[in-house]
Amino acid sequence: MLIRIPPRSRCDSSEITPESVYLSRRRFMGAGAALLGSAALPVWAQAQAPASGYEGVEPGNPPGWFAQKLDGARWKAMEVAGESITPFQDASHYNNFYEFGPDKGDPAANAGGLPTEPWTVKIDGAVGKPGQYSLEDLVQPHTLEERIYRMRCVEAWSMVIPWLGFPLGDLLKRAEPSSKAKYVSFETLSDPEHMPGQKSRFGLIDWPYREGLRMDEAMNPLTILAVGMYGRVLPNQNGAPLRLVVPWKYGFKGIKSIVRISLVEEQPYTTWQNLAPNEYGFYANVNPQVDHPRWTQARERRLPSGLFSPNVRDTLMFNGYGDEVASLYQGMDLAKYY
Ligand SMILES: Nc1nc2c(c(=O)[nH]1)N[C@H]1C(S)=C(S)[C@@H](COP(=O)(O)O)O[C@H]1N2
Ligand SMILES: [Mo]
Repeated sequence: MLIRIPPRSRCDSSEITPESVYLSRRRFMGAGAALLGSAALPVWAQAQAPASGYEGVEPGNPPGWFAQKLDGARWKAMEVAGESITPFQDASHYNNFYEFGPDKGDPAANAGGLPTEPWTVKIDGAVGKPGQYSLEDLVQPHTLEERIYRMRCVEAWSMVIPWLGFPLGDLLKRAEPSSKAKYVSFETLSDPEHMPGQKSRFGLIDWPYREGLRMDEAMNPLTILAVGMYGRVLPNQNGAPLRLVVPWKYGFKGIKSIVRISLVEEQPYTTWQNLAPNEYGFYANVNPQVDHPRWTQARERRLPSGLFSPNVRDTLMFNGYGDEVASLYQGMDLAKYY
C-alpha cells in the first residue's frame, strides 16, 4: 500500500481511518509482544520501508483503554512533507527528562520503573468543572490523532516525531474555562522514589517541573496532549503517560508526565525561565533570528546526526508552523518576548 504524502504540513479534518489500517491496528495490538519486527508495524509504516523511522518499534505495554483508542485513531492527521521521520531508536534514546538524570541516555536507562498506571490528572483553577480524572476518563471523549511534527530543542538539535494525541483545546473546553482563565499552567509528577533526579535537586531545578502557555496558544489546534508516539503508547522516557507537544516552541515547553493542569489569571511560573531568565523565556518560540546567549539558533542538527554526516539544516521561523501561529504574536517584539 502506498501512502500519499501531502505537499506540505496541514491539518486534514476529513481524513478517516481506512479499514485496512484499522484491521492491521487490531492485529498489531491484539498480538502484542508476540509480534516482532516489521510484522508489528502498521501497514503504512511497512510500506514506507526502508528508513521509515519505525524500525524497532515495539508495542510497549499499553493499558487496555489505549488499544481501544488506537482502533478509532485518525492516522496521519498531520505530516511534515519531504522530511523523514526520526528513527524510533533515536527518539526514545536521546532524551531530556531531568527527573531521570542529566545525560541524554539517562531517561531511557532510568525511567522504565516509573509507575504510569493508574494515573490521575487534576484540572483546577479558573474552570467551571474542576476535577480529578483517571487518565482513561480524561482521554475517553477524544479521538486520537497522529500528528507528525518537527521537534526543535533549544540546544539546537531536532527530530521529526509521529505523536498520538488530541488537541489540548478540546480538553480545556470541557473544563469550561471562566473569563479569568488567561494562561494554562502544567505540572509534572513529584515522585523522588522513582525519579532520582528529584532527590538531588539536579541543576538547581525547583521540582516539580512546570510549564505554561497563554490561553490562545493552548487553544491553537496544533497544541496537543500526547499519549503515544510511533503508533504505540508513549515510552516512559518520552513523558508517559501524558505529555504536552507544542511544535512551534522549543522542546522544553513540552512538559512530560503531567499530573496537573491549572487555568490561571497570571503568567505562570515555568521551570527554565526561572532557572535562567536571560537564556530561556516564557514564550520560547522557535526563532532563528534570536540567538541563545551562548549559541546560534539559526541552524539545527537533525537527528540522526553523526561526525561525518552532521545533518545540519536551517532552523525555520516558528519551526515551520508560521502559517498556523504567527498571528498569535502580531505586534509583539519577539526579541524581547523570547
Ligand atoms: N518533566 C519534564 N519535562 C520535560 C523535560 C524535563 O526535563 N522534565 N525536558 C524538556 C526538554 S528540554 C525537551 S527537549 C523535551 C524532550 O522530549 P523528548 O525526550 O520526548 O524528545 O522534553 C521536555 N519536557
Ligand atoms: Mo530541550
